[in-house]
Amino acid sequence: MIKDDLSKIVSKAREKIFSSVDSSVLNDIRVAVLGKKGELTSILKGMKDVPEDERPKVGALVNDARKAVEDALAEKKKALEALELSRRLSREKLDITLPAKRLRKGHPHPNTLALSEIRKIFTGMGYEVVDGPDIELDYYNFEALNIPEGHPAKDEQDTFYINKEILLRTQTSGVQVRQMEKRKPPIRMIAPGRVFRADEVDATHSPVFHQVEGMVIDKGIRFSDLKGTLEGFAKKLFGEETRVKFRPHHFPFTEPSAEMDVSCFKCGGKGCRFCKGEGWIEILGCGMMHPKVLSMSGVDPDEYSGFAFGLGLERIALLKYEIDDMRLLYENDTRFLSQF
Ligand code: 2NL
Repeated sequence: MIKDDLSKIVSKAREKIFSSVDSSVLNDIRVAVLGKKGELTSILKGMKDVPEDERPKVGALVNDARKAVEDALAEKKKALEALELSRRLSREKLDITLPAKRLRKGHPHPNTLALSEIRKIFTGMGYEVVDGPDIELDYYNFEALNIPEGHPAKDEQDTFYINKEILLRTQTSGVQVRQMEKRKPPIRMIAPGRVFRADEVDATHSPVFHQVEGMVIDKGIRFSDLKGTLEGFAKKLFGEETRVKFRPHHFPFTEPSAEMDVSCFKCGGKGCRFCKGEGWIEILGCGMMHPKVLSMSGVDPDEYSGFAFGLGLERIALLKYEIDDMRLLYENDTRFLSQF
């Protein structure tokens, strides 16, 4: 009987389907039962032996059987997929509640901050920023600046000499000297750079530090130009309420020479711990270009005059950001640096 054959095929197929453990077996079963040469197909082929009036009924039975097998395949496929998914989920564990790794941002060094303020102030007045070599000839570091042999500034105790003529620059003045040699005034420039002195390390000294020197040369430059320029600079750097004071001083390369103090930006000049009760803080040295310095570098002192100044960058950074020990600027401790 076809009907018994069909139900045997269906129940055998269902048994195989539901006992299978992976989806490739399901496909083999599909081919074996429903495929071109499958068990159900061969029954359909036997329809020619069924009496004509019974064919619709038998056809319907075959269709039911096909549907029963297809349903079983679909059901098992779904179950296997669910199983596979849950296996994968437990295999590929990923804890998305873990906090993300914090990105640590870099911070500008206090020297960099101070220098960029200083640069901005001077470039805003039309000054150029020029640099030069750290390793310098004795001539550019000392001789061209009217610092003669035997001058205390040239003391081998204070200067790192590489040999008799070559040294690590103790100031950036060589940069200005080369500009005077190279071009005709007017010159307005600053020369920031690393300088070297044989100093012991302490809270206010380092053998390697940075200087910013400035120089203006033109016709008719007077001491009042120096005062106005440096007063304007101090007000921009430390605040408009800042007052300045010039004290006579001596440098071999400028005449007259002075040191400039600013009123303490902590107490306004009354005197406090920060200015050590003085009310004033020294920030730079300056003066009118010495005629000998001009003429040695090919600038005629009868035609041109000028002023120059020099300041220690670290000193400005320590003051401005209220840092009490210069060593902090060189240790690169990120707990310190990340505050800026
Ligand atoms: C300081 C302050 C100063 C200069 C640097 C300078 C450069 C040339 C000519 C003349 Cl090429 N002067 N620079 C001027 C005055 C002061 O530095 O305390 N120096 C030891």
